[in-house]
Amino acid sequence: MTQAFFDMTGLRQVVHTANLIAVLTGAGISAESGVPTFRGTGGLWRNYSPEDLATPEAFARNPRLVWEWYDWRRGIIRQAQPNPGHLALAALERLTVERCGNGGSFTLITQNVDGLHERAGSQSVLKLHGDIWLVRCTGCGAVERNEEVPLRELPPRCGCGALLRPGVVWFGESLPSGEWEQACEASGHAQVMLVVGTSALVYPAAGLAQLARAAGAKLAVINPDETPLDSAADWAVRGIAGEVLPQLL
Ligand code: BJW
Ligand code: ZN
Repeated sequence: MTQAFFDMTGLRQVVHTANLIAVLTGAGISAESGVPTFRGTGGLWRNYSPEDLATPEAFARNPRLVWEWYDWRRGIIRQAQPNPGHLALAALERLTVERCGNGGSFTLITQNVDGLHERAGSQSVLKLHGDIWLVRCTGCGAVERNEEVPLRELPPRCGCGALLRPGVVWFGESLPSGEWEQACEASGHAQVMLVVGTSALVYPAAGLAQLARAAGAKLAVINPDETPLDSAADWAVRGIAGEVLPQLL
């Protein structure tokens, strides 16, 4: 049965005494910055679900449509600022590093491609699903940063003539192996894991919370809505990231 309880004092104490902390974030942490989530209210773009757009098949079928979605999102992200949730996680990392020195670790694992954690000052960020500001050539494989908003050419092309694609991970594609291995390592060793703003429906990212829990970590889920992880969580805090996370400081 789902339990939603809010013993913030207990959670704060755990977070301030643990040496090994992992955090898994999803689109919900950027919602208060004005970046749309993928699922739920306001999560759809022109009535397409992410499963319709974030696939290699969708790109092969209609690269212009997929790029229009990314161009729209890049425009929103360009204007967005880190919110109190992002800032609280960056502050928590600094506090943990100060308190524990080399004996501690704070790993922020994000499914987001918006770069807002880094802009908030987080240092140890593992980006499981890539970066919306990177483009990769479907022909020669070259990867480069592209911050043009809006894009002049839709879909954009590489100097070699082939189509460029966003430097992100779509359904059916593997996650970057280095980031994934480090994420597993941090989750498997964490004493506490915070899971913030994710529907926890997309794997393998969602499985990191189960990995952490099975290895003995305390698990806190911070989300205004119920998630499939709540029943396994020690704390299911029903609230928005920008209000709950600053309370942990
Ligand atoms: C707030 C808030 C506030 C709101 N504060 N909270 C069957 C079972 C298991 C797995 C599979 C399966 N069939 C297929 C798979 C694999 C598939 C998968 O998981 N599918 C499921 C949908 C079923 N996964 C993959 O394919 C992955 N790769 C893989 O498995 O490789 C191995 C493999 C290889 C070959 C063949 C098969 C497998 C890759 C997944 C890539 C996901 N990519 C995307 C797009 C990234 C680029 C981009 O951004 O465009 O990643 S899809 C999209 O979903 C994006 C997100 O990172 C990801 C997760 O979404 P997220 O972040 O959780 O957002 P939402 O919108 O779902 O939730 C927001 C939450 O915030 C909500 O809960 C709100 O309540 C909350 N919220 N406001 C706090 N203010
Ligand atoms: Zn090329």
